[in-house]
Amino acid sequence: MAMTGVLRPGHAQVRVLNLEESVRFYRDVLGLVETGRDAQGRVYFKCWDERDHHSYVIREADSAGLDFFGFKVLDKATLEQLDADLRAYGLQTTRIPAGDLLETGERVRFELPSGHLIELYAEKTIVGNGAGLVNPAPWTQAREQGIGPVRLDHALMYGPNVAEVHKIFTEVLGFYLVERVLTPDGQGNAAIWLSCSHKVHDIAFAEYPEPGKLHHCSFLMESWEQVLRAGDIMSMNHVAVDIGPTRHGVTRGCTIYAWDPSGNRFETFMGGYQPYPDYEPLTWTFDNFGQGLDYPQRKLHETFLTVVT
Ligand code: M3P
Ligand code: FE
Repeated sequence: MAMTGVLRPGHAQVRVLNLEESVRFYRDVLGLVETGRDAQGRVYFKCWDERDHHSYVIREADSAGLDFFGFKVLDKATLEQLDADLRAYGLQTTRIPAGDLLETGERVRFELPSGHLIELYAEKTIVGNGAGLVNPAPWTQAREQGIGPVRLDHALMYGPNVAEVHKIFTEVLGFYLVERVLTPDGQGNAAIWLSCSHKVHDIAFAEYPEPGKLHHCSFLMESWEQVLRAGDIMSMNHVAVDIGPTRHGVTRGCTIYAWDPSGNRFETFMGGYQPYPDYEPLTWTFDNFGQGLDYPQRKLHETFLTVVT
């Protein structure tokens, strides 16, 4: 097997202002599948084609934003090794016992210098996508609910110390840099896109003075037509749309950014290319940031830089 270490984004826990309104939004409009509720009142969702118990968890709070973002690692030995590697690097880690998140094993949590809580875990109950493992149908009825993305794909986070975050992901967690936007003076990175896989990004960071901010969680659609259909469904349901449908120059992803009822931005996205770890990163100069964000319009939308939760 070529892929070891950190496998993929596994879950995001996001704060919402009104739980039941948000459940209606994520279930009926975005079209996620509700898979559980816990004693703390958290509601668990998965995308229809995901096999693990959940990928998106919401909890009611006074402010919107991201509690933590988790990555699934290959196995328990990998989890132990990465915990030791993080500590050897100088980061503090804490263990969250199995079962704290429903159907999820022990998690290793640490705080990035950007103020974000990242978790690693090796075990989450596999519930399947409903099509079975023998002679499976290509999709299930669950795809037909709302926008119906196939998986939680990546997230973009805003916070300080992106250069240090870059080092942790590449030197400890085995990610590689796929693309970056330079600072205006060309000496540093204003934003970085990192992959632990063959995907064009599994996580991205942009330099921002306030720590721990969420720019967006992104959900993968199967086709450009499905992204356009997502836009139709957003409009039918009066969802606040930020940017798109359009294409990012960075990653070449085809996208819509929109906001959930609490103001958390999310993305419905498809496409991009498939990098390998030996690819040289692509670089965007700051004066081309607009093309990086919105290639057809060449526009650095103000909200991209300023609206986060
Ligand atoms: C993405 C994404 C900019 C943004 C690119 C965004 C500024 O690639 O997936 O959200 O280039
Ligand atoms: Fe994105």
